[in-house]
Amino acid sequence: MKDILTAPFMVEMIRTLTNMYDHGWDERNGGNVSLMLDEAEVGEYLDVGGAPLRDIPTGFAAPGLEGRYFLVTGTGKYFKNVRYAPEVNLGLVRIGAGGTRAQLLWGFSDGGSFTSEFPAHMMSHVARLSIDPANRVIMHCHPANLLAMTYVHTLDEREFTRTLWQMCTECIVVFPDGVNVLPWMLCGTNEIGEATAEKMKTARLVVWSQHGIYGAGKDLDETFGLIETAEKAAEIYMKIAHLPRLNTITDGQLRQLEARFGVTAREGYLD
Ligand code: 2HA
Ligand code: ZN
Repeated sequence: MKDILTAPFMVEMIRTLTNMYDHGWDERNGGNVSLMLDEAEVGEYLDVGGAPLRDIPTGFAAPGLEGRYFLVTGTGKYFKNVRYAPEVNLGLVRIGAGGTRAQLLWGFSDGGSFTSEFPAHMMSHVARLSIDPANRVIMHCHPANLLAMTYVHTLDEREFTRTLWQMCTECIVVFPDGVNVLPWMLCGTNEIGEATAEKMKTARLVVWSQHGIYGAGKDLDETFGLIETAEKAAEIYMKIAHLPRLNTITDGQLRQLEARFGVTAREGYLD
């Protein structure tokens, strides 16, 4: 068996979590990430046929994920510490029968468990896989400007999306499906998990008002970039929202971007 700390998926996960922390998106134990892995890639580093280290109840059913492998951040763990002690702060689990249990194969070596947002992650994986079989990542974090925006901007999804598209030229190209928005809800519950997954069926970005954002994508880089782009747009908005707006990106210009980059804006979102 090869050393799992040298696995490309592990190296990339640690780099990404570190980068998220460095961006200020994951204060203290804020944020959580799950990366779906293939049995073949896990099997190079772990004995997937052997007995699991522990069997942890998930608290929900996710039959669609039975037998799937996830590298996931731990509950109460700090992103800032992952690079120094990955085996404490991360865990690699296989989803058991019915998705009601997860078998720990590696990590959480201090007796810890997966993120409190495991329901939202697993339900979102199911939702995204039904739309895009190549989806592998669900990422949650607390970027300051997107959060700030949920205090001063309408939470109407079309308006929220249009504002972000107008803030940087590249936004409509990066997230033509737009941004869905949930009102404030209690985090860590199956209810917010179900609501997030439902919103994930129509967009890869879901804002949790006064809390943070969820992103989905085919790899860590793409998902990071998605949130990074939305957060940049929110930053511009927060810089200009209180000033008279003399110029903007018009709907006609957004349509030019659609045509030039071969993307299709969310139905009904352009005038
Ligand atoms: O503590 O971000 O939503 C991790 C979180 C909860
Ligand atoms: Zn959070």
